[in-house]
Amino acid sequence: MITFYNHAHTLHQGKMEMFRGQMVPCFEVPARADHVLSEIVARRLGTVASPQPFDPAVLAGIHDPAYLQFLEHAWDDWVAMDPANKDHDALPSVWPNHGLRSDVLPENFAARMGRYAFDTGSPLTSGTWAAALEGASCAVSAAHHVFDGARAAFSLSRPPGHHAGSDFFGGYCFLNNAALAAQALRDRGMERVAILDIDYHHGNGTQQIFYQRPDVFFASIHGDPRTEYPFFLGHADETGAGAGVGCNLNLPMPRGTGFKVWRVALKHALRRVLEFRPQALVVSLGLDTFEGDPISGFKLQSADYYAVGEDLAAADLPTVFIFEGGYAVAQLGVNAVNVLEGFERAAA
Ligand code: OKP
Ligand code: ZN
Repeated sequence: MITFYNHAHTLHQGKMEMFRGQMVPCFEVPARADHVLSEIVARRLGTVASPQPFDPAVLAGIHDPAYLQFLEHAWDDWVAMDPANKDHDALPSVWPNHGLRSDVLPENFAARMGRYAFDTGSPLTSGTWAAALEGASCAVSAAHHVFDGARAAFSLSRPPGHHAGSDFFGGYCFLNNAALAAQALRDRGMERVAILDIDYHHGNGTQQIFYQRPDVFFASIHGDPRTEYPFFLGHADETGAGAGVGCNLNLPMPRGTGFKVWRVALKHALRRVLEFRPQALVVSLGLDTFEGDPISGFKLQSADYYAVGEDLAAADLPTVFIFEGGYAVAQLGVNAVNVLEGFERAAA
């Protein structure tokens, strides 16, 4: 399987995130992607390629122009507020929530940041835009490769994407790579595409983007938002709206869920995906379902990820893998490549 690797990922390197009233070191670190890359090389999964330059018009199919403008200029605007800001990352501290207005965009950068962010855990840095943009191009390249006939492709990039919506960032995510991959397949002419999100956290951004669309089916297996991040979306009764009614499937599971039970949900999600009759599958591949993950609560073991890959291959769809979360850094490479190798063995 070919891997499109984001060589620019290290440009995004947040220092601290806000967690329960304190600044703590970021969980989403560059070493994550490095470990996956070395495992791919060590186990000879296949070619590692740089992405093709991509038409920025793809971005406009998923994200609001004003949000993209905000992201592109955010770092310069942050430093323009106060030259001393260049020494620390940007985080929001005020939100247009609870009856406040979000229809008038403030000029003040700190306020605009609150307009576009939904948490204080996602530091925006000098290289965030450059890294995220190159990551988007990895996702689109992987989608195009699959459109052109490959059985599967892997987009290996960070920051992740599935919490980013049409006009918001959060959960370490800025541009929604999985959504961009699905859109790239749609733009090339596929009529129906499915996204299956197996990250521990609900892909609230991806759900929001496609919630009213009948052409992209979104399914997600995740920690129950009653207790797990992102808390305010991902319940089982969210099934789509308007033209998208029936095209959204959430399978929340309690903390502590192990592979046997989780796999039943995976097979159920795949059945629903196939009922949609998609021409391709985009997998939001988070590995934070691992028992050793420091911020998550499922109990999958490294060997289980082979079976995950086999189950995904059994759907028999052209498949684009998009790297999302996973914070047990030392085991992340093994777990990710186990999925991809399990897929390849079963797909052969
Ligand atoms: C991103 B992805 C940790 C608190 C949780 C947000 C988690 C975002 C996960 N101290 N912070 O879905 O893996
Ligand atoms: Zn996650």
